[in-house]
Amino acid sequence: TPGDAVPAAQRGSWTSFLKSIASFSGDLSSMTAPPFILSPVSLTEFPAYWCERPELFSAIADAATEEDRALAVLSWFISTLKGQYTSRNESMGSEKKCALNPVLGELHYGIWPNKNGRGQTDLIVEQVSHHPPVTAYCIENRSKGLKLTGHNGQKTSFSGGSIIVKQIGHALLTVALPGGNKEEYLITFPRLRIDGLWYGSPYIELVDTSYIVGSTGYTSTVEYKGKGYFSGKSHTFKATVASSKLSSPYMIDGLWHTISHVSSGPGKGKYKKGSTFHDVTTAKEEVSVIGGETSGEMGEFESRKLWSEVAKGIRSGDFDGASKEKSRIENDQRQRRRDEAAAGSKWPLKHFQWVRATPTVNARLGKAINIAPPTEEAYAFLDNWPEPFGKE
Ligand code: HCR
Repeated sequence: TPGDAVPAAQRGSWTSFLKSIASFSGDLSSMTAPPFILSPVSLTEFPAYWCERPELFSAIADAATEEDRALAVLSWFISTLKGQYTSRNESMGSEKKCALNPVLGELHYGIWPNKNGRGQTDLIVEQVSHHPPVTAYCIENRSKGLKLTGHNGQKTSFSGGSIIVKQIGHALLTVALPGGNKEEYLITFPRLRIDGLWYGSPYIELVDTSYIVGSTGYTSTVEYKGKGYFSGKSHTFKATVASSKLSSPYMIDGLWHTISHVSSGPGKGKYKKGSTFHDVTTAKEEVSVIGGETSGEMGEFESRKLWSEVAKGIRSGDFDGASKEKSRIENDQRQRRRDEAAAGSKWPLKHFQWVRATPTVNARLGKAINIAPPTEEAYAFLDNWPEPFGKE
């Protein structure tokens, strides 16, 4: 029945929330939702999902050929989807609305330590726009020569009872090879459909297509389908890895939140027909959050410090306290913007620089299959890792 998962006292406000989404397009972050659906985690923490299986990330650098690297990049990418799109269902019972709207300049730092020769991987995130919300990040494994930079925004609309989320932005993975050569992989993001709203227990289905375009001439195309399509199951995907250098493309299919297999292709060994392509039924490894200041303590703009009282309120059910503290942060932000306007200055980003468009990516990679509009902006990482990030 409608509203089944909604606490009785919040059904009315859930219905009005749904009505307001239905008549609204754009940025959902400013809309008030009932407490049961709020999550105490800021969107600046989400880029960590890219590396919750650090050994799959480092395996990209360990692959010996262009062909194996293209397959390793795809396998790592598919393995991140479970965390990105189903982890709130696992940890909080359903998809949630992030109650903490990241402020301009909000920061998040983390690390996955070196283990079993995989090298250390570092994470740096900065909120580069508040309205509309845009988050930029860099994930780097220096010892393996791997660097992922990207930015994410969302455009939401409502259709057929579901929220449709178009992801704005892209990520670029660079692989520095031992001989001095560099490969690039342009990664685009899938479209999301948020179903289950009617029942008050939202979950994400991925839809449409996303791409990974390699500078080596290998292109991966991933097609996503939900219940009732390819296999009748939720979270189904089919991927191909194609190149003029291959006698035939690789085809992979399965469920992105569990397991997939190579269904055809020219490969022998690791990627031969029938072999497991990705398997995320094993444990993931969350990032260790660290303070980015020299002292090792968190600065006032680091997400977990900035939002600590609001998050505490949401976790303990003190929604009045949470909302007062949230208003205090928002008012402080408004005052900062007013002061900047008066002084004719702009908030200086700490780690990223806005780039009007990404000519290298668009001209050499995206344009080939017309996936990245030439006007798409990017955020270049300034390479200024703060202490205490090691220089490993
Ligand atoms: C759509 C979403 C905010 C954006 C989140 C993104 C797209 C952010 C980038 C990450 O790499 C991947 C990612 C995963 C999330 O699933 C996605 C969020 C899911 C819900 C949230 C909406 C703005 C909130 C909708 C409100 C409903 C649940 C009531």
